[in-house]
Amino acid sequence: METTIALSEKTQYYLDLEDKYGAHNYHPIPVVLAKGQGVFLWDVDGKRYYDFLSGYSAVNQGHCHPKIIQALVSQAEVLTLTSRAFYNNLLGEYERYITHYFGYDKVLPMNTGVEGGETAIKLARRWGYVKKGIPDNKAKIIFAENNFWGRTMAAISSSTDPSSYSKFGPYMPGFELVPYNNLPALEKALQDPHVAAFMVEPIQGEAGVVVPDEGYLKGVRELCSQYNVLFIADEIQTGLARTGKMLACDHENVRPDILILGKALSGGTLPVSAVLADDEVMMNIKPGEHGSTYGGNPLACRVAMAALEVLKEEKMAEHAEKMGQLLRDELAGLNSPYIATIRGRGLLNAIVIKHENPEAAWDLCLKLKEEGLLAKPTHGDKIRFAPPLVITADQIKECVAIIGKCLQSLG
Ligand code: PXG
Repeated sequence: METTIALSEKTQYYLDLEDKYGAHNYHPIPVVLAKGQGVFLWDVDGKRYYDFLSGYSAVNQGHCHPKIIQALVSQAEVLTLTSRAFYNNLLGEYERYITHYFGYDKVLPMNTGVEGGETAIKLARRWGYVKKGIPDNKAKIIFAENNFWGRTMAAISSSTDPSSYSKFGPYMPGFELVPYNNLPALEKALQDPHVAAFMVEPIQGEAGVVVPDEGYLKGVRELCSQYNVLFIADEIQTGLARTGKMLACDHENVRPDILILGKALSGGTLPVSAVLADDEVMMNIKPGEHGSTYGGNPLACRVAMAALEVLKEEKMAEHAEKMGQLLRDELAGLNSPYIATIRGRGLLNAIVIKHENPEAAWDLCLKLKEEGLLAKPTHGDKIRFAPPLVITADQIKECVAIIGKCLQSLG
C-alpha cells in the first residue's frame, strides 16, 4: 500500500492540472515547485526544501546561479537563434572555449542528452565505414547492460529495461550488449571486426549509481585501442564536476574518443548538449549530414560558457569530492538497518533500501519531502542523493540528520 499524505489545496490544484492535461509518462513526488536558489527549492506554499536530485545532475552549479542567469538574460535580450544557415558571433567562441576546456579538436553542438548520444553513434558508425573499413550497413555499437541514455528509438533499442523498450519495437539493428564492469565480456565482443564503438557511462546513473571496479575504465580504454574501436563516454550525468572530477573518466586518467556532455552544460537553464572528438572522427561528417535547428544557438553558447566557467571558478569538482566523502561517511554513521548499501563518487550517490515493504523507498521519499528534502527513488529500492555541488558541510550534516530521522520512522 502506498502511503497517502495530505496535500495543500494549491498543490492539489497543480497535480490535477497535470493529471488532466498532460501525458501520464511520469510518476512524480507530489510537490509543486515554484522557486529555486542554490541548494534550495520552494513549493507553491512557500515551503523550502533541500534539492537532493539537482534535476538529475543538470543543476550542478546550483539553482539559478547568478552568473549563468546573467549570461542567459543578457544574451536573450540580444540574439537567441539564427539557425545554422548562418554564422553567429558566439558559436565559434564557444567551440574554441569548450574544445580547449576538454582537450579535443572539435565539438558538435546539440540540445538534449539523448541527441548527444545519437550524434555520437552516427559519428562512430561513419568512422567505422570510412576509417575502419567496416562493410556497408554492418557496423555494430556495443552498450553495457542497464545503460540509460534517453528515450529515442535508438536509446531504447539499446536498453535492457522493459519499461523503456516494451511495446515500442521494432528496434534499431546493429546494437549489442555486454555486462557492465566486465572486461573479459567486452574483449570478446570487441573481437568482432564490425564493431565501431563501445558506448558506456563511467558510472551508471539511472541504473542506481553503479560504480565500476577500479581499473574498469582503464581497461575499456586499452581494449578499445587494441581492437580499433571507439570509446564513447556518456558523461551526461557523471560529467561536469558531479563525481569529484571534471569528468568521471578523469578518476582513471582515461580519454574517450568521443565525449558526450549535457545536463549541467547549461546549469539547468536550457537543453544544451555537446559531442567532442578529434578530427579523425569528427571530420567524416560533411555539411548537410547532421544537425539540429537549435544546436549551437547563441543563447546556448553563451550560457554553456558561463556554466563551464562557474565550475572552474568555484572549484566545484574539488568541493564535490570532499562533500561526497562527508555525505557517505555521515550516512554510514547512521547505522540504519534499512540501508543495504551506500555508494557513489563525489556528489553522485545512492542508497539501496532494505525493507520488507517494497514501497519503502517511495515512502521514505515522501517522508523526506515532509521534512524538507527532495529525492526520488529509481528502480524501486534505490534513492539518488545528488545535491547541487554548492552544498556546504553544515548543510550535508543537517540533511543526513533529516534522512536519519525519516529512516527511523520507516518502522
Ligand atoms: N545519458 C545519461 C547518462 C543520462 O542520465 C541521458 C543520457 C539523456 O539526457 P536527456 O537530456 O535526453 O534526458 C541521461 C538522462 C528523466 C531522466 O526522466 C533523465 C535521466 C535520468 C533519469 C531520469 O528526465 N538522465
